[in-house]
Amino acid sequence: IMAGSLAVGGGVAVAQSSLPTAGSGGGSSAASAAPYLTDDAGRSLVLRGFNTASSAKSAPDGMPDFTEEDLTREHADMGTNFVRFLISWRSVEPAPGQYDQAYLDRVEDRVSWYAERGYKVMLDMHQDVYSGAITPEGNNGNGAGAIGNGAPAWATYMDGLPVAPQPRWELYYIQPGVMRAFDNFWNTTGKHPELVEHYAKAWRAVADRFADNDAVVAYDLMNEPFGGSLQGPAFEAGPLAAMYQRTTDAIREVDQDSWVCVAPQAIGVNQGVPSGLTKINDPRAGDQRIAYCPHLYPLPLDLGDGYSGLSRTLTDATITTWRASIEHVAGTVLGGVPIIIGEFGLDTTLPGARDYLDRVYDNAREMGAGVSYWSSDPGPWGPYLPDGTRTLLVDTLNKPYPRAVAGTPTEWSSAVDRLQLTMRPDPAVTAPTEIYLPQSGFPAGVKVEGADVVDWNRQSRLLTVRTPAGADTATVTVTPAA
Ligand code: IDC
Repeated sequence: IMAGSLAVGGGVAVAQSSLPTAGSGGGSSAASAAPYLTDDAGRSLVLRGFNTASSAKSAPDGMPDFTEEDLTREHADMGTNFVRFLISWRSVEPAPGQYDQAYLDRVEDRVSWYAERGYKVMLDMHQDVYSGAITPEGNNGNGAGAIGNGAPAWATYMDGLPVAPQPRWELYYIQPGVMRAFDNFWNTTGKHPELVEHYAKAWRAVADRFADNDAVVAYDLMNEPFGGSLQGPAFEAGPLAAMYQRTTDAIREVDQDSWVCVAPQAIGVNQGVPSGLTKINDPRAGDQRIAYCPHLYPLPLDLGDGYSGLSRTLTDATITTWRASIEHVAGTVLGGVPIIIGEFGLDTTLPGARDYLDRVYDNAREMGAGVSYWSSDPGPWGPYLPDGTRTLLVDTLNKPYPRAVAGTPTEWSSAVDRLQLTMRPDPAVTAPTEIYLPQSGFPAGVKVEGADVVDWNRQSRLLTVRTPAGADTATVTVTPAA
């Protein structure tokens, strides 16, 4: 699934010092000390998958229009190991203080599909434009909406201010009624201190359910936070950080191990503006388990321009500034935490789409970041059209990648028929390093240099290897057997 260097093998040897340049199609990642989420065996996880799915936003039962067969197909076609699974406050807490266990049962059922296939799950408390209840239709569904979604109707206080129809969903954010709903949620109005408290306790109810579920590794506390009349650092360092801290504390009352993922304000930061988010303290005993889960949506692509010409130049500039500010927050502000790109995506029919995808996955690899692509919903943004036809996303994402590394990856590169990984082995980790190899590049046997093969399973497409004992660093190269 990793989009790696298309110049097969080229660039690998010189990769130590090579930084990405526009149009290079990647290379390999510069050595860095990026921390990773780890599995129960202590292995560093490289997470690659999808957001599943936007269709959950408006569904009365809160479930995405995504079947177990859909997951089987995704797994077979792209070898994903991760999902950012959309949940919603309106479904968790349909009435104040009442947590819908039947809803959590349905989520748990979907999680089990992923668990059976070895995936890791991040639950994403999704919202867009606060709630479906910002319009009359969504209010009938207790906040289930196609435009606004997230908060339950009972937590939506617009104080009689209007919400007029808009040509683009993002524009609803600055409608007076929506602004007021956020101002009441953050208690900027001073009238609703109870709402953030409800939110934190709703998360505690979710964490209580999934604390012992090994597949659920992370909680993304709020999709694309919006501050209403407070914007930028005044919002991020103020009520947003306070909500994150309150919610983290509530989760830790019931779950010590799952990662808590925090995101910046979406507007601006998704387009490369620096974030003013401040440190969140994890009260768990031992190392903190906070992760940073920003989104990337360069403006030219959002406006439908494609990745070519001036738009490409501007998009590249956006990626460069975005990455610097993301690495600053994760590394310095939050204290050296893992990064998961919670969302990025585009209409795959736009010019240059494949290059853009490669470019983002190259950056993610270099940053040591997990990726959940937006989204698995059928359509031109996704891997399949409604009739099941593949878009170019399938082949672009279906690349080798190291899934679970018995140590710390320091750099790696990938093309469809080659994977090279340099790592610092961790002698305390006894489980082998696990590598996904697609059918397209590895139809038969494998040739492995720099490590012993433990197992190569052509069915699951998983290769496990062990690097030589006692080495400080190891480089493993995998190519198809002649
Ligand atoms: C979009 C869906 C679209 C829906 C809209 C509003 O693709 O069908 O009408 O949400 O609910 C985000 C959001 C994510 C968006 C996505 C694409 O987190 O919910 O999905 N996007 O627009 N931020 C930037 C882009």
